[in-house]
Amino acid sequence: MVPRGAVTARGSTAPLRAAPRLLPSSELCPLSPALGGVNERTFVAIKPDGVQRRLVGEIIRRFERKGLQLVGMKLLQASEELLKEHYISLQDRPFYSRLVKYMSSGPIVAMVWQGLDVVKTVRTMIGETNPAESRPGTIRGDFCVEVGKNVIHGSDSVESAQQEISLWFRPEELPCWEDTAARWIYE
Ligand code: DAT
Ligand code: MG
Repeated sequence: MVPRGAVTARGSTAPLRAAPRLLPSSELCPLSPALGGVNERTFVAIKPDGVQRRLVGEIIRRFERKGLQLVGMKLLQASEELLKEHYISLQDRPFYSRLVKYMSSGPIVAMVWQGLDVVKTVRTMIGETNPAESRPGTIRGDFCVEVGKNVIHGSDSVESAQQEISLWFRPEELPCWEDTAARWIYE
């Protein structure tokens, strides 16, 4: 390894930036924590329309203010292959290929949120699949009008959340951090 700032054999100066430090696996949270309780996790993705329409900050703000804990987040343009796998249960539906194309058409923000009953809580905050049936105050109720551009994804069960988290994230992308606000959020 070249020391910081040292001149390499080819005469260039090695970058002064330190490489990102990855946590040793012993410090990572388990990908599949005990079901339920305050350690429940869910997978959320702000879809390409949500990113383009500058809704990322608004959506994160809602989950943060609720008291949920952000344990993973990245901006990425997902491959059709990944999205086909993510939506595999819908493969026989007529809108499947359009859905995969739309979801791969631009960057999305993939996240993992943690908290008590987080799967159900996030689904409630998102609203119904069809924005027209979503109440005002929900994300889909407030920010979109059509089912094919409904801004956000959230896992629909604890089991699918676990599958989706392991499909989208590597363990080292989910740092385990102590939620010091937890005693003001939970009894
Ligand atoms: P949700 O995203 O609320 O979990 P879902 O899992 O049933 O809904 O479907 C996944 C996505 O597929 C949904 O967010 C938008 C799209 N979709 C569902 N039903 C559709 C329909 N009838 N026409 C077009 N797109 C649809
Ligand atoms: Mg779904």
